[in-house]
Amino acid sequence: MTTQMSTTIEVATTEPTIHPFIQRTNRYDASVIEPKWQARWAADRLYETDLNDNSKRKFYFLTMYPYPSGDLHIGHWYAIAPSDAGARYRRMNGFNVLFPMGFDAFGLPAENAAIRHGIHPYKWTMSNIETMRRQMRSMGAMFDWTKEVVTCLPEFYKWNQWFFLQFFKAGLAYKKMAPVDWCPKDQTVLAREQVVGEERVCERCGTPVIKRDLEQWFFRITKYVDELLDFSKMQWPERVQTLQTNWIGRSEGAEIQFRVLSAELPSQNDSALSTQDSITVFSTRPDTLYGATFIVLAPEHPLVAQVTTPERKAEVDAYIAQTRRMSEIEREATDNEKSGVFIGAHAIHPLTNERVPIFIADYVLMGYGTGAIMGVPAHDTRDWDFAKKYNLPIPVVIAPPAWNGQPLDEVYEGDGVMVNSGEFDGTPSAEGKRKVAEKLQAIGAGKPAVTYRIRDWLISRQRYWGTPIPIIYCDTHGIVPVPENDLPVVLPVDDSIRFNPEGQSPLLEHAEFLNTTCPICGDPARRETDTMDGFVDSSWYQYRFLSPADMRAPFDRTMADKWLPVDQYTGGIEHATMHLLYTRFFTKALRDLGITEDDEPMRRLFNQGTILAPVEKSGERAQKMSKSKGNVVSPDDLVQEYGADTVRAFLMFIGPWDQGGPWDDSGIDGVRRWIHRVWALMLDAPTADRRHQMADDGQPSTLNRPPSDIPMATDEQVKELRRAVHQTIQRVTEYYESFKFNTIVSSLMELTSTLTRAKDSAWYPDAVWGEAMNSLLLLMAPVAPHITEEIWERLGGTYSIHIQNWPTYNPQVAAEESFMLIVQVNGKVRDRVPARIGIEESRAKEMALQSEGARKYVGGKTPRQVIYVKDKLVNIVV
Ligand code: ANZ
Repeated sequence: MTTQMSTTIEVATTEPTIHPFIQRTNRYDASVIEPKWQARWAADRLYETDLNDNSKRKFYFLTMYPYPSGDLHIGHWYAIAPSDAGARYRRMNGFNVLFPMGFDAFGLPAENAAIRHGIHPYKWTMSNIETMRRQMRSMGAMFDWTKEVVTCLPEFYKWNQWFFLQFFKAGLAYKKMAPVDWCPKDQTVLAREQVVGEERVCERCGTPVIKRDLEQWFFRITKYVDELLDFSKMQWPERVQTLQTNWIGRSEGAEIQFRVLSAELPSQNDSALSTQDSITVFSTRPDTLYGATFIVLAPEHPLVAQVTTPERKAEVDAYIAQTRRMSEIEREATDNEKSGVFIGAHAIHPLTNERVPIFIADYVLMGYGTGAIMGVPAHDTRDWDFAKKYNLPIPVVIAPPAWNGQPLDEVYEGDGVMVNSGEFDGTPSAEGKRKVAEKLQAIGAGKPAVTYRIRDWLISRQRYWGTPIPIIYCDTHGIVPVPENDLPVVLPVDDSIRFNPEGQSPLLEHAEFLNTTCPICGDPARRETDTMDGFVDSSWYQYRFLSPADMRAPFDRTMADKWLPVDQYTGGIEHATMHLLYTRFFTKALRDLGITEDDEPMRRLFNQGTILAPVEKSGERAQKMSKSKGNVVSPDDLVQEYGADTVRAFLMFIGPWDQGGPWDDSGIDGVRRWIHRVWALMLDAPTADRRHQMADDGQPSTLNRPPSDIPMATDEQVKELRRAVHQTIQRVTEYYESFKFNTIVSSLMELTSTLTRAKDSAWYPDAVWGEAMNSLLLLMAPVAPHITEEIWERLGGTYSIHIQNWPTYNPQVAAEESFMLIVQVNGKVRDRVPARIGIEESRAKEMALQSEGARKYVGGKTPRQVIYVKDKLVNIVV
């Protein structure tokens, strides 16, 4: 290398107009180097993970897989590029990193595309996947494509079916009647997403949607409620924990029984209402029991039919029909005007024996608690509104602070002392809750109880594009699970599927799929035509990446024990409840079935923010990007213009990763300039070549003779340069650990400027300069994988930069050399002056005595004593 050097210098003298190094050095051209390295990495299988390699510690880095809706938009890049950098960082830190990718390929949009454009969901999905794969390669992501999963292929969904069968055997999958959204005009079940607007109308025809009961399949997630409230085995964001906790919604209280007064009921109902004709309510406030002046049943409550008196029946039925058109959210909204209907009967208060009227009202939900409440209007807002509207008494039973014994002007929901509560008068409400529950238990009218807001997971979808539920219905044997050996139950993908049949799932029309024989008796039987919720796929996909093609098992147990749980998961906060609860449930269920050993699926979770549509395209309020709104920013155009490295670095630079925000690319030119500056710093003349040569081991080469026109760096300059480098290593490493990508990029920019200035002002020893170049490139490699690989190669580094060791820093080199010398006068701090670490005692004392603070307080006096504490303070005693 040294010889080559002198030759080039000679050339310089013969061709003075164009500098030889500029002539020799190619300009930075992302469109050339990026595809080149992508092809090379793929050919060399650089990113394939050997799952069996035990020489390094494993690190499973997973980022949520996308729905193949068309092509990637900039939001996908925002989620993926920093994750890729995070995974690359782990790899350079000596981990055996698994960083897989796949496609969440089942779901409604594919079916809607089929209806709208007449293209088969399979074709639509697979061609989108093709495009998105290409785009992900173009961003230089290090996904190991040999592990890819595509959930709509039988080799994947076979195992959804297999898990379903295991759950069915274990009682974790079951079938029951449940309300679904139903369009009365189209005569069809609608998916949640197909019910639109506040009026809850059918997306296709605009008809108001109603609720209808159909038999549905459920997974018994409620079995795990208490364990799901325990987050101690993971490091998940507070926010996700809170959302999950609220979603699970654990409430402690009591169940209280109110006997129904049967004297009022028509004789034909007497038999139906025999001995257990009582209504059980759930309340979190048993301490308010004496204030209960009415009972409300959910309109769907089974007792309604039995207890309603004949003269009230017509009105009650009409009210029930009206309720069925509303969503639970509407029904629960506190600002809704309360409505209800008296059903003609009364119940007996368990402690006072007074008669209380029974109503139905939409604000009481069937699926929560017992589907019945006691109305305590003085202490519950909804009950207050209801009582005001229907003129019911509002007795105060919990005294608000400084209560004067008068009726309340407004509801009081707080704690207080029990009043008008018989033997409990004077009891504080907290204690009262327990005491009243105990009393009820003693007299057989209730008991302490806990209830949860979460329901079992409804997995049935009356849709075509999903995993068929492996169940057969036989006239003789009823519900028969498909034998495991017959899996997968293949979803037919032929062209005969009609996607818009009236009032039923497309599979019901597919005779070949529908008609089968009973596995027990061989008689003709029918298949279940419901398919599974797509969230089933993502509940266990992390296991499938370990062996995506294996048709004998969902995953290899030894591999799973080694690789799971996922070490780092990244994805959007919108998955805080459904997906992230379902996958926790699955993990626990698999563990209890003896299939795995994990308690939790993902150890660490990071939620990146959302990139919204550009302000100019979304107007006042920032909108999510979506094709239908035409506000999507395509990464392809940006990559073409700037190159993937610049786009990646820009996405990381725009702000803290968990913040997102409206897309604004006005700063991208600054990032482009930085990328170009790095190129120039390392590869451009005049001094570049002589300074950056690295030997084959990736280390800087031996010293070259400095050119005569550049001064040698002083010791101080060398020290400063090394300090900047080591400090950057230290800082940037910390930032990678905590996903602070924006500060990673800004620190690297700063180092680039420092080095550029240094390069222009002095000649540094090769070892020093080489260390600086190496460090900047290595720290930058996860952010901008192509340009760093290119420069690394040009400087003679060993291929590939992406498998080099992460640079380490020396704390002594990184340490700031100055400190603030504290100046005290008679023990009181009077000033602080900057001083060099290791400063001589006499010099420190002199600086202290001359400081402004000291001069002010010492005045003209001669100090009696001056004490110096090394690298800390000077105390002047006068
Ligand atoms: C009497 C009472 C008095 C109540 C009072 C509250 C305050 P959380 O905390 O969300 O669990 N409730 C019970 N079941 C219901 C249902 N199916 N639909 C609608 N509301 C229902 O709420 C529990 C409280 O919500 C229960 O306690 C009950 O009203 C109501 F001063 O009972 B409470």
